Amino acid sequence: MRLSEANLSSLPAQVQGPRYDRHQVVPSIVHLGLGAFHRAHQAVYTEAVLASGDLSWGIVGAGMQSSGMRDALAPQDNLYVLSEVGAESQKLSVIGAIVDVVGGAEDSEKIRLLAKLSDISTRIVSLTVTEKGYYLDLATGQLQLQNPAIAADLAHPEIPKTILGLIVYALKHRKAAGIPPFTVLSCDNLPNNGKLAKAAVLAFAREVDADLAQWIETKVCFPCTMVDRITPATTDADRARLAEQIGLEDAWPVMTEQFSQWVIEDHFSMGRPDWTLGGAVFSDEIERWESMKLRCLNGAHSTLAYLGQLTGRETVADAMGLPLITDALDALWLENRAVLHAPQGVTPANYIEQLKQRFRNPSLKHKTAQIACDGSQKLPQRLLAPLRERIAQGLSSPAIATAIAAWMHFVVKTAQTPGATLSDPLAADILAQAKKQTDPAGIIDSLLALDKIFGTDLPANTAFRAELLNAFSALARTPAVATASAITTTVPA
Ligand code: CS2
Repeated sequence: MRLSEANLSSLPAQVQGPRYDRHQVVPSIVHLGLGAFHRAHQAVYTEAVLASGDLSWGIVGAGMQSSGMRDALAPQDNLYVLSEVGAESQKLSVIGAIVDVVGGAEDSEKIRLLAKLSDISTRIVSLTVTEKGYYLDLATGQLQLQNPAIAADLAHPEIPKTILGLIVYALKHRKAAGIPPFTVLSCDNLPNNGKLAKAAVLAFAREVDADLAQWIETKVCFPCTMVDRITPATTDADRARLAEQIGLEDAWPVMTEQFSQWVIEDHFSMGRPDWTLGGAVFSDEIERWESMKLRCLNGAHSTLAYLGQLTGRETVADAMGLPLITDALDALWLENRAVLHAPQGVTPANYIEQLKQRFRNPSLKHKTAQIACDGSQKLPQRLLAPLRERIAQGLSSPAIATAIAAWMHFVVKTAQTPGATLSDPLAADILAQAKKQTDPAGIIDSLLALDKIFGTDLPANTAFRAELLNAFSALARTPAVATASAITTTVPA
């Protein structure tokens, strides 16, 4: 039997379902990029708001490319199971905060989404579209005007498909109709994510209409946020296990850890839910929170993912069992400490200790292949930003160099593995560069020449180049790296 509103009463007693009347919920948040992360994070904070009796903040979720989530959730009234797993415990609940889902594949759905965004009922548009969904060159901050998706959205305002087209054309309709603008709430792992979202939206708007761009610049709020919850892609094994546990089938449950954190800048134009009811914190220190999280959690995650892929470790917890990897992470955290601007009240040593515990969680089968995706979009803020800060302070950075060298080995190995694919928006360029040379110095120079990732300063820095060559050569000599079989090439959805 399928999970649905009609059979919520048959849930086992320990599984908490929605404690409010879902039919009374007003959909006023549109979330672009409906995936596992949003459903483990913002939707859960919003569930707490609805459970408190404030029913004015229902979520309409939208896929950006696929309609898979809509098709999975529609037959179950958009309900889903949230499984929060610790090393030895699990909490199950059913989340009802998402009241409608728009598909990402069909033109008719894009038109429906644009209408919803243009409507006065939409007060917040939140985003989890990953780094590449902003269409910015992260090394230069420029909008990728040549990108076919952006070009198509500029040519076809009636069916926008990127977040930029959707947001800008919806704001255009709102401005023309005298409707106040919604708040754009970026929840992606980017430094100053609100400012980046604003820069991308403004750059697109300037191509459409200078007055509109001006209006957006002065009227639209783009608060920055720091989001944190490790949420692996759902597997069929998770689906089967949960169906057994709750006695109902859920086509797309969410697996996540028990830890969750959300720090938000309190800057909203049409009101906001009281997400503190779910544990969120409103703060002016987002930049500090975000940079600490990106460098310590995500930087370590990427390092672990590439080293894990090179040594045949399938999950993060498995990788945490290899001293080669834990030593690399300890060294990375030590280097980060010198350029860590921790927010008030946070002790870096405790923060890092907690990260180790989270990474070791054996119940969370977080695949290194999943984290290894999109390296070109992740390296700049996770590893290259602290590297540049250390260079400016005259410090050497062998641990960060090891992390970058691990990515380089990973892409070279992908290029050499028959049938392997690199999941990265710059895959074609990266693989072409990776194949050009065969000796270590040649390989690192060829990959460093990817200026969209490394800019022009890092390849020109001879001290850093020497450090990187050292790290690359050391990894090539490491038995666990040299002998491991091919990398995992299947990337979970
Ligand atoms: C991970 C993140 O896939 C990745 O790149 O580093 O998704 C990470 O799990 C989250 O940022 C945790 O909050």
